Amino acid sequence: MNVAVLAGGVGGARFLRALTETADPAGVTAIVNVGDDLDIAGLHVAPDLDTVLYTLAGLSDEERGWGRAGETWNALDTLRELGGDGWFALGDRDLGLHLARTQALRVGEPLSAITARLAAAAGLELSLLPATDDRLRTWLETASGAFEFQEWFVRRRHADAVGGVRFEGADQAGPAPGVLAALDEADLIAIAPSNPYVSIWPILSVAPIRAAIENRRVPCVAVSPLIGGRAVKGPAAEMLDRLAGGTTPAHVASTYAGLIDVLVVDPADDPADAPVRTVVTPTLLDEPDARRRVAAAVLDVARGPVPA
Ligand code: FO1
Repeated sequence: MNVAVLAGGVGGARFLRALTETADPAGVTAIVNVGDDLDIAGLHVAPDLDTVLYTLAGLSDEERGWGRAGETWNALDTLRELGGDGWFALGDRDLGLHLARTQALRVGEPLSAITARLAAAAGLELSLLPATDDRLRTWLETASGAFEFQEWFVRRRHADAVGGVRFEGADQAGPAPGVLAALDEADLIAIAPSNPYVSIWPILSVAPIRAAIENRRVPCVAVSPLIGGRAVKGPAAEMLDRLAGGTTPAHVASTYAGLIDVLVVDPADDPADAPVRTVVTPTLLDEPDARRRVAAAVLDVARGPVPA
């Protein structure tokens, strides 16, 4: 079965691990958020692509949710001692990946081609694609001003309540090679349990990607990122509360209006009033059996009735 997955953040990476443990990874294409990429200390960092790569390669720090296990921080310590820009923590092992990517970008290789090479070198069997090769940056509007994603998320510890999101570069951004083909050839389109506003909306801000999903001929299923109205990690619940008016499955579904046929929700959430069909199953992706159940629930949707 061919599955195209929109993903970002740690929820996206863990969902992709669940799916590739359950379905043939060769049929899975991950279309990943690049709105929280940043250029720092001369390097191009793509946190969501890297979280997927590290998680699927078994290299990730499970506790932290980002970066590599067994990491050391010597380069960062030196950078900070010398007065460099050290607010964004790049570990010694992680730095090797950013060096390889930045070097290749400098000589003109597109991000999608670099990502494919890095994913193959890490032994990944799925297709790992950035949503776009073009510059796309998520900005958060807050009462203290507008901030680029990592400024808001890491430097300001996502303490400023968000009044709105926008995606710089979206007007000019095209889908990366392979993205539209993956959506066109999919038997199922899935949206990972990622933050809708800062992980999935940046992908959907690339107009041809959104149009491809709106015009789909196959089911599209999203997995809610909330359990009992709370996020497993990160600011999704606070953002839904402020921007959608609540944290029920109906509010989650409203962020994907016109794009999804099914929402997978945890038994701790009340699916009443959800504007789409809901499938209720425990959604915590913490251990292998639980992961497999969530992936199976999603894959089952492809076997259900085709949407009108
Ligand atoms: N998150 C933090 O909270 N603090 C950091 O210093 C930090 C560094 C970092 C470096 C590389 C990387 O791939 C991810 C990193 N993250 C860090 C996580 C990242 O900010 C977010 O988890 C994602 O962008 C949200 O999807």
